[in-house]
Amino acid sequence: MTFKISPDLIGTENRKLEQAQDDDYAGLARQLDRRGIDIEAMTRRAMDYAVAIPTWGVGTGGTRFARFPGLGEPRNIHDKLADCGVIQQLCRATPNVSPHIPWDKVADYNALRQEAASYELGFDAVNSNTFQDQSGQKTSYKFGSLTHASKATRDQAIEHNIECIEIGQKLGSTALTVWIADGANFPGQTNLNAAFDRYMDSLKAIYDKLPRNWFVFLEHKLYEPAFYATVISDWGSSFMAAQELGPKAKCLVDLGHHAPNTNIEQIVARLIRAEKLAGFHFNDSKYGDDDLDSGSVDPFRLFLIFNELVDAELRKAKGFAPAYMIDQSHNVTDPIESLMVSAMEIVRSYVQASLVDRAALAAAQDESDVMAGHRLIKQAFNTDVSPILAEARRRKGGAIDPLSLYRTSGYRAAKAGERPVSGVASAGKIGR
Ligand code: AFD
Ligand code: MN
Ligand code: MN
Repeated sequence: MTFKISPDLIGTENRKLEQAQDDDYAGLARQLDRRGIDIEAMTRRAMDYAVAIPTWGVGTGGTRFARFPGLGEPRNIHDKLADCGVIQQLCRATPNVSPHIPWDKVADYNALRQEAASYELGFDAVNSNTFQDQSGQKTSYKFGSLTHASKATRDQAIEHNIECIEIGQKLGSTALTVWIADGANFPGQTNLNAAFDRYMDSLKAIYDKLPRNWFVFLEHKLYEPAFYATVISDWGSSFMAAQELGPKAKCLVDLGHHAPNTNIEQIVARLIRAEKLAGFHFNDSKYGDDDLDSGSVDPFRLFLIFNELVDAELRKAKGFAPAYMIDQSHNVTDPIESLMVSAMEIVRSYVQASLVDRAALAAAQDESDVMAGHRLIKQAFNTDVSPILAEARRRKGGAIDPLSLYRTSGYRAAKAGERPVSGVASAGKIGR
């Protein structure tokens, strides 16, 4: 019998916090009412918002230097589903998981789908992996995959992506996310345009295999592991590829995959306008692809991105249906704690952005009243919407205070007993 957090514990712990929660909620309701905002409408928005968890996120990540495994970390996709189930149980904002193939390969995908459903989880976009060699693989990805100079290697990478689509169909997914590590570390290593042309040929072969209701998400990344030139380095390359491929191809924005200080919200606005925004990999960063927890370093940037998203949602922008996912590497925290806090920070940004008085903002912009416009944005960002987030969780059967409840539950200690260290733990991003 594996350890599970009992719904009774959620009830008991919530009861201890109920009075303070009611009090804070009523106070915020009065404040928002003065601003002409109905708190109930905001709570409903918080309840409806969802962000997917990547299966690799519940493993401990690492840096290029070391990985320090955590206690009781997941050994396989079954353990990972259990951990993702806890995040959903307590936070109620993460009903889907995004699998990574081949890390999450199993013999029976229908059974895996059932297993996920037993945790009230479904499957989001499938991630292919051609940035590592797998055992038994015919040719190596050392010098590239979908853009490799050798056709045999490109074909092998194409086949892998097609297999991912097939697996995804069994799991109930409707999207394939393609991130490639392909690029060059030296000037002269590759022909920059020939590599892009090969990417297009490979992607066309994959695109042709997409089922009717499927999308392919193209994930750009500025650098790493290719440090001189990445083939799909930026949203311009990604957009060019998506345009050429057709309506089922869209551009995925991983927040960490840009140069520091890049105006990501503007990229998001442009992609919305072009009906090419696939969705997000949320994380935070200071210097590069740091994969830090969402909202931990620059919550204002996250808010500004959501400001564009809510604007598009409310004006019913054509083709706007972004897929939201977290993509972080947890090196020094318990991944479950990081993912719970991150999910809550993402919903926080969404609700804060929903508070912006859009009519007043448009009027300020029309009148070139700079400070008025800026103040409207800051007023929304500075509003502490924590009571709304807690209320949304409570009404959905989650925890008023997920982090404290998780610690009280003893889940990690129980898993440390159940999941003995084998030395081959299936970990997070770098470790596996
Ligand atoms: C790598 C990439 C990218 C991708 C992830 C999973 O930087 O963020 O989404 O692997 O394939 O970390
Ligand atoms: Mn990513
Ligand atoms: Mn990344």
